[in-house]
Amino acid sequence: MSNSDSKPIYVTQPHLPPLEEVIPYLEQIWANHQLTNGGPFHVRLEQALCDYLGVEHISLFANGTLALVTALQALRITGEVITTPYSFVATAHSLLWNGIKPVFVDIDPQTLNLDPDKIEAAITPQTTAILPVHVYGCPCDTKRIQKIADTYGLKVIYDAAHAFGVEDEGGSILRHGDLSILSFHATKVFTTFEGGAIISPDEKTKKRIDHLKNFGFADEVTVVAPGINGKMNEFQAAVGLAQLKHIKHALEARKEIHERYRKSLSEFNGVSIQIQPISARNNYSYFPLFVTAENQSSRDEVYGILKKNGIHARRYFFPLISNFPMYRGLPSSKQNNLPIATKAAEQILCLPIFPNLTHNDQERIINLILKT
Ligand code: T4K
Repeated sequence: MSNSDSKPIYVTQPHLPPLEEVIPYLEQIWANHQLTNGGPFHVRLEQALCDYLGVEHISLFANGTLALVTALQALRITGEVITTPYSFVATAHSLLWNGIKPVFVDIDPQTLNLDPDKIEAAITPQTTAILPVHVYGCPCDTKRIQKIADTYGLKVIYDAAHAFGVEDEGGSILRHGDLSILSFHATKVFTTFEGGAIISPDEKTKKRIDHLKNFGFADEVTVVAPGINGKMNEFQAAVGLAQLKHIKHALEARKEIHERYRKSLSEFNGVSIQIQPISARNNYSYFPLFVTAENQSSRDEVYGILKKNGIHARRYFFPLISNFPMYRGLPSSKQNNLPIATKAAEQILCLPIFPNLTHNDQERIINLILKT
């Protein structure tokens, strides 16, 4: 099939609930006039997500970035924070927005998450926290990270933007650390168009976060903190409630597509395809393909061939965060400090994966890759 007679295929496509299922929610919003500020759908979605995810305290946010910025505020994090360069740029930006210096540490070659073996060497008297990311929904080594944090008296905030619904042997991975954040952006497994959340370990912390996301208001006349406007509105919450009914089917469809890729691409032109380990419950949010040929340009060749054929795979995460101008000058950004992350950024291509990806379209993607 030529480029001109097929629709473009993007790395993801939102899996929306049928419109007729959303309309009754909208009618209720129109009828009761509560558009935001903790309305009935907001309350219901917090409870529904607690039940679905198996956690006790969730605060909804307008987006994942505001959730990250607020999580750092809630724990009064200052000084230096150890984090990964192999993530979406919002992870490190949340530190800069809080006047915190990011200290980049290299990643583990298998999981692509912060390498626990390298964290201790980066700790200084200014270090107050660790900000790891469960990249592509693959769980971090939470046990070892917590042990290091306990030894040095550090807080741990997990950027779990990719990890909606992911579980390890003990349950939701969102239970780890001091706080975890989620993103419900249009490109995520579960979406409220824009949206996010903070998962707290207790009611007191949730309350502080709820104040912070509402300008710091504790009641009509009391402001207890320099808060921000991070609130999720009723429309977003309604979309979330409607979508949650379809999440099981969406995850099953993703799993099938993930498995088909794994099976078909296990041998690719004689070069190996390394795939992240599968956790106790995965969400199949991304399909990172490692193009590990000696020739470093081959990832970009595959990217280019797919693009020419209307298939928009993405080089998440290239460039590394540490290569963006506002981070480049940091001592921890030096390439020789981050050899594994540098290699991953050069070799990984995220293939299209979303519930409505048809069998034919996936075959076309696989065949194009196998032919390169
Ligand atoms: N931490 C981590 C680890 C993150 O990955 C993210 C966000 C955050 C924090 C921050 O959370 P939020 O503040 O975003 O809630 C996307 C997303 O914008 C971003 O949310 C996401 N991570 C990042 C990994 O990917 P782009 O620039 O690649 O998105 P974009 O607009 O190019 O979309 C990719 C493809 O998705 C498009 O080619 C087509 C499809 N798409 C996209 C949108 C927006 C649709 O079909 N419909 C849509 O509405 O960053």
